[in-house]
Amino acid sequence: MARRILLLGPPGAGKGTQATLLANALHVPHISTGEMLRSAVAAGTELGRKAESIMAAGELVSDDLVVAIVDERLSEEDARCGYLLDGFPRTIGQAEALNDSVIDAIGTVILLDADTDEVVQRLLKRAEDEGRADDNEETIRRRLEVYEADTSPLVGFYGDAVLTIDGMGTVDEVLSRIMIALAKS
Ligand code: B4P
Repeated sequence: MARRILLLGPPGAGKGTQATLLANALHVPHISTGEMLRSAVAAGTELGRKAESIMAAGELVSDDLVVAIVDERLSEEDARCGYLLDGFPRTIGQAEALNDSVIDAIGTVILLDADTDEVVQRLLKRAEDEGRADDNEETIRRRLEVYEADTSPLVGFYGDAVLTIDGMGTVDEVLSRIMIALAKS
């Protein structure tokens, strides 16, 4: 059975960090809409030009644009035997569009949970290290609000498929909690 996993959680909870490690461990492609959008911005494509100011403000890029890039990516050969979705779907509309285009699109949802103060500190540290345009304090607060309003309803949408994982502690501690939960699921 193909492993089709979604990593869900507020900005800074460790989605991208854990997705990279998990995709390696599980031998499935890591599909991050955040990374795809940042690459489009860096390459100056039409998608990138549309997404740049939206991302810098901490808002969500429109469902239509994001659904289109994910549909294209999921039609590639390497996604046939499973995938790890990181940061998509992020709205109920995106989740419904995914269900319309892929049968049994998501088998397991890993919800990474972390304290607001901790995620803000992690993202401010990344701002120092990497200089990402959306890692300033004002935008981080906005991203957290957007998560609560638009993305957290996905926990109810996916219901019993959701495994909640404590995202506090070291990267290795969180990874081992996820691996144990997946092995039991
Ligand atoms: P994303 O790239 O998905 O960014 P993110 O939610 O901020 O989390 P990320 O996964 O990068 O960070 P992580 O917690 O791993 O999205 C960026 C923007 O793109 C969105 O705001 C939106 O505008 C747009 N977008 C993306 N997908 C979209 C969609 N589907 N629809 C519409 N718009 C979309 O890591 C954060 C930091 O914490 C890192 O520096 C990491 O090293 C550190 N860290 C991680 N785990 C740690 C730990 N255990 N201890 C200490 N530090 C840790």
